[in-house]
Amino acid sequence: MLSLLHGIGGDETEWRRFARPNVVLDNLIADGKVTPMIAVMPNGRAQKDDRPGENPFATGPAFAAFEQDLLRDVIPTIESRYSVQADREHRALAGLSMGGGQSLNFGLAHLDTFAWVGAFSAAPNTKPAAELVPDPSVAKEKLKLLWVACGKKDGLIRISQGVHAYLKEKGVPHVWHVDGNAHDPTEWKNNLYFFVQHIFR
Ligand code: FER
Repeated sequence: MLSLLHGIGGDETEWRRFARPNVVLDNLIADGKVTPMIAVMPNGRAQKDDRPGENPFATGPAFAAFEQDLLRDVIPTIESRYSVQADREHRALAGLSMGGGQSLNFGLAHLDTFAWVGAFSAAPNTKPAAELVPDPSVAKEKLKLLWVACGKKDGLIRISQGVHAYLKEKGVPHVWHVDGNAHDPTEWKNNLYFFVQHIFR
């Protein structure tokens, strides 16, 4: 299963509104370019009122708290109700902006749970790279794919650049996908399209 996480102003409907991941995946599956998978788009704000509200930036802590909800609630629930393989090599975690930061923070901290991690335009909630990957040898051994993407016109690119530089220095294999986009849905839709073609295969 692929868990797909939204941005600061988004919610559980964000990905499907701008990218229609079900259509992207169905077309790629029909072309034999993607391994069939379940894609889950949860609300990534673990707080009683999970709406972005008037000041979405105030909900930052709820994005961090979602780590436990994802691991203890969302993933076990899907795996108990749907026919999916429930091991690390069959779990991917990816997201845009705040969701990209969550994917790096949660995914790299739980390599026994996830083997495929993708961050598109990761936001400042991303932990420092040395905290994300304290033991590069473990990351090298366990990650099947680490995808770090950002557009050159994105004002947050320094976050992704920092992660990339550290991974490169430590020799942790990863895809560093930079293009001409900004902090925008085109960047996220394109990266979803590319990322899913590499996972679970
Ligand atoms: C910030 C700038 C942008 C920040 C978060 C974002 C937590 C998130 C952007 C998005 O999700 O699109 O300083 O701090």
